[in-house]
This record gives sequence, C-alpha cells and structure tokens, in this order.
Amino acid sequence: MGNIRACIFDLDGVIVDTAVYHYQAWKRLANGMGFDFTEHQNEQLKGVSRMASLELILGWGNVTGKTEDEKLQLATQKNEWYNEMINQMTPAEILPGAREFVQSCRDAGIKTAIGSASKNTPTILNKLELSALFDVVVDGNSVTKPKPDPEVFAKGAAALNVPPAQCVVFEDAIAGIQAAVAGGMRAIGIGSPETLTEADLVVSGLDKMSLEQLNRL
Ligand code: B16
Ligand code: MG
Repeated sequence: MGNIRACIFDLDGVIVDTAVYHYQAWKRLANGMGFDFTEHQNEQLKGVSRMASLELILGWGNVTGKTEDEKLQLATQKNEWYNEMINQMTPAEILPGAREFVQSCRDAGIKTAIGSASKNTPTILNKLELSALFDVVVDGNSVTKPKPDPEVFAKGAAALNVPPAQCVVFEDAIAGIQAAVAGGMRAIGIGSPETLTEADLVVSGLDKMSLEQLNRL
C-alpha cells in the first residue's frame, strides 16, 4: 500500500462536527456576560484549545480584568454545557464516509490514530462508538503545545511506531495542516482548497477519499 503506513485524523471537523455544540455553549457564556458571539467568530475557534478560545472570546467582548481562577471557572462552565450536548450524540452524527474510510485504511494494514486538541475526545469517540477504530488516541489531555506545533501528530506517529514521512494527517483547520507539515508529514485538508492552501490534497469530506488517492500523494 504505497509508502503510507499510518493515517492520523483530527476529530472535530473531520470525523464529526461538534462546532455547533461549541458554538451554543460559548454563546450562552458570552450572552451571560452581556455580549453576543457570532458564528463567524466561532469559525475562528476551530482547532483552538479551550483556554485559548476563552481568551479570544473575552477579547471580542472587551472583557478585561478576569483573574486566572475566574477564567478557569468560565471555561469549566462552558465545558459543562458542552458536555450536556455531546452526551446526547449518537453514531448518526459521524460525518459521511468517515467510518468507512478509516475502516478501509485498517483493512489495508494502515495504522490509524486520532490527533485532536479536544479534551473531550474520549467522550465523543465513545458516544459515536468509534473508539475501537483507532490504534492510538492523542488529544488535549496529553499535549502541551497547541497546533500549529506538531506535538499532537508527532506523539501519534511515535505511539504508532511509524516515521513521520510515512504518515498522512487529515485536518480541517489551517493550524492543523501547518502542524502536520511542521512535523514532516503529508496533509490532506478537509474543506476548501482556497482556505487550506498548504495541504497536499484537499477534499470536501472523507466520503471523497479513497486508498488510491493516498497512494498517489
Ligand atoms: P475541548 P479538534 C478542537 O478539536 C475544536 O476544533 C475546538 O473548537 C475546541 O475548542 C478544541 O478542540 C478544544 O476542545 O474544549 O473539548 O477540549 O478540531 O482539534 O479535534
Ligand atoms: Mg478540527
């Protein structure tokens, strides 16, 4: 199977679309502090860690002077609301073609991993009944440096015991593509070629991916 031995998948925006739940929870938090939070702003939080997202939102609302403790409380409150929603998720919310493509990789002997910024990755994989499809899960609980730092994908490759040059990363965020490239891996963008300009290939979703395309990279 070509020289690709491992596929590392971002979670949000690649396997499942949790952006709508993040949006609702952040909006509730922002509204509670007296300002609005738009879908356009939510777009800018894709792939961004929870605390970094909060900092951006406080900035947009011109909120200053919050202590670290207060920021932690706000992030915890948002996460509680977010968890109420993701705990209701079912496998019906897996994005089109995602399960099938990951399974076809495994059938071809290609190793599979998740590389996500989300600390809620285990809950989401569990709710989607996808945990068994991945050999390794690296998420926000085990990384210290956010994308575009390559740490999350480098850890995935190391845990799979596959050299970066033989790994492909699937990502929907610009910072995620940059993280893959910085880690010496090939990158497939999920989204639009106009946005994900540094990717080796861009497709609209995993339903448009095939093993033949992996071979041609
Ligand atoms: P949590 P990904 C990212 O996941 C999301 O895109 C981003 O919007 C979110 O803030 C981040 O996870 C942290 O999520 O609050 O659950 O730890 O795209 O890297 O899979
Ligand atoms: Mg993502």
